[in-house]
Amino acid sequence: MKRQLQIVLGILITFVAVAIVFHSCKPGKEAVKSEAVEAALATYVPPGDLDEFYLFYSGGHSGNIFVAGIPSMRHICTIPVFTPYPSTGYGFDAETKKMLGGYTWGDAHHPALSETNGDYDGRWLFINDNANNRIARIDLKDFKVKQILGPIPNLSGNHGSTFVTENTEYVTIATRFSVPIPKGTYVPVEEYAKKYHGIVALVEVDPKTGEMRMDEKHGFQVLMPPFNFDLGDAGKGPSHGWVFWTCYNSERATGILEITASQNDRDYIAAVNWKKAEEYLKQGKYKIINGVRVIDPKEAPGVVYLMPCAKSPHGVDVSPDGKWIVGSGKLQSITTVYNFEKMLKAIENKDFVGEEDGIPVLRYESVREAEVPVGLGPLHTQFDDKGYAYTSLFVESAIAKWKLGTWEVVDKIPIAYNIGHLCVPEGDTKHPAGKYVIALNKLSHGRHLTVGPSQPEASQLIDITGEKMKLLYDAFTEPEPHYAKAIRADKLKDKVIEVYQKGIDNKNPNAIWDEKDAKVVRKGNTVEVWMIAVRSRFQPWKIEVNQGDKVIIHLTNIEQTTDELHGFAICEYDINVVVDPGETKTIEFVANKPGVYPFYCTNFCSALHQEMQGYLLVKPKGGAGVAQK
Ligand code: RUQ
Ligand code: CUA
Repeated sequence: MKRQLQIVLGILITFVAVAIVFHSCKPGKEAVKSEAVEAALATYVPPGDLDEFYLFYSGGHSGNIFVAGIPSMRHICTIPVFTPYPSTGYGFDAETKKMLGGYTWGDAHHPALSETNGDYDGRWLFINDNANNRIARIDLKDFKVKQILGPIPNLSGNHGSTFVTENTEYVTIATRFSVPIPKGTYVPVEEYAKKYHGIVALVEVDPKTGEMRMDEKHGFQVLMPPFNFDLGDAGKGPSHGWVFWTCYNSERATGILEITASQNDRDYIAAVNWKKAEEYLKQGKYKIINGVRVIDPKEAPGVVYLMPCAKSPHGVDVSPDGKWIVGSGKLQSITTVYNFEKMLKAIENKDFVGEEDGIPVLRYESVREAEVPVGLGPLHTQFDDKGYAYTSLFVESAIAKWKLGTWEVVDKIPIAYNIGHLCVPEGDTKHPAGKYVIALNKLSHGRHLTVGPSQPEASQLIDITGEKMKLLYDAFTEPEPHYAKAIRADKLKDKVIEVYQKGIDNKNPNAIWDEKDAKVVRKGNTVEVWMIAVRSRFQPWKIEVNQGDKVIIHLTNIEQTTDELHGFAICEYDINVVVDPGETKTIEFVANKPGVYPFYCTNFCSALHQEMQGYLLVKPKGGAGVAQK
């Protein structure tokens, strides 16, 4: 406390000094300086203090999620999801290797925090892999991936994902690139318009365990025309039970899409009534395709409607009260607000202007509430706690602030470089926290020291508590930031664990907790090892095998002190795992290289960390002391 006071005093003295120095300058400069001082104070988290929010932002094709604190914007953790990550040994042990399914990367786009009654409940974080059609679930108890579902049947380019329904009944998935269905079928691309299909779908989430399921009994898919589905959002409050996805390429074109798919003046937002879909599922009105339930809208009226939307729409976002659906046509200067109630009325009145493969198209004029002149290239919208919406403008490099209900644009702030997504803490829930908006920029020229042709990425932290938005900070973010979600830190305070408690968090049948249980057991050509790691030794420290043996090591870190990690690396065997306190991991490999291979702890764990080592001794085939050629 005393130290903090000293620091705050120190800063104040500096500011007074700065103020005196600048007193003689032009008033303009002084104003600029005091704004900078204000901004510095607003983002300054004194040593020992903690940030107010966790920010989870996706790392695109790095396959990772990065965690930062708001308002400091300090990067505090990397969660490897679709990509092996040596720092935590992710993708090297048997379990995570199996989860990755042989893929070495993924394209992580849209993180989603689990919700209860439309608010973040701090249980899980989901994220999609646009490239390999998967979704992952991270447990916020320990910030680790617990499940990767997929590649999901029939889906191709899972971009419109992951968005959760009000009580995390489902997470969304959707096809960005239409393909012939069942996936795996061959049809010449010339027959695209008739024989290729899009899929929008909901993966079921077990309410207790978070387990995601899509099979013959769980979740479902909806067969769609060959449009490109882009982004989605789930309804809430009055619109609970519906999910919305934007799509482009209503032209059903192939080739150079920037031309061929920009012919129509309007594309669509697909509105899917999942409660209705559930009724059809109960009646057995679906087909099993590739092991999953697929509903054909032609045979299931009332499940899908299309709402015309400004050309090439991108983001679709539902307001906190669930009444408004905001769809942004990225080639226009307006964003369209749809009225959910009007949508229901238009459906009731069969106010249709046509159909697409049996899916009714609603009359635009009947469902739209307003066209908000936000500016050029609107992409995504977030909401605050005061009834305002914030729309990112890619072309204009700005954020527009506008009022829900009156639809007037009340403020605009320029962004350093083309903005993509934006994030208001809890800004897609029923109760946004407001306070900040983070602009996730697509390009960032000149905001950091240059490091060559590829410029460091920058995200900008903006204060939204006042009438006017105020830029506070240029933060470095790992490439390539797509969507981000931020949650009040106190929501996770009692949820995050400090160690894996023996028998409570660690129920691994291969865990051992005492040195006397450490052992090496041979069964035929398999050598199985139960090993412990504790400051600062491995037990057993010696593993003797024959060349060609399969080696299985169950390694338990028996420490019960937070942050006491141990690593386990075998030289030249490409083995590297990390065990957190109380964690057990299994390592499997074939001892195909003869000789003596040291293993050692990779995480600095004590003054005697360097002493934490042992040997893998591989007897050459033939039994002699030298390898046979
Ligand atoms: S979208 S490019 Cu999230 Cu704006 Cu993928
Ligand atoms: Cu254990 Cu270093």
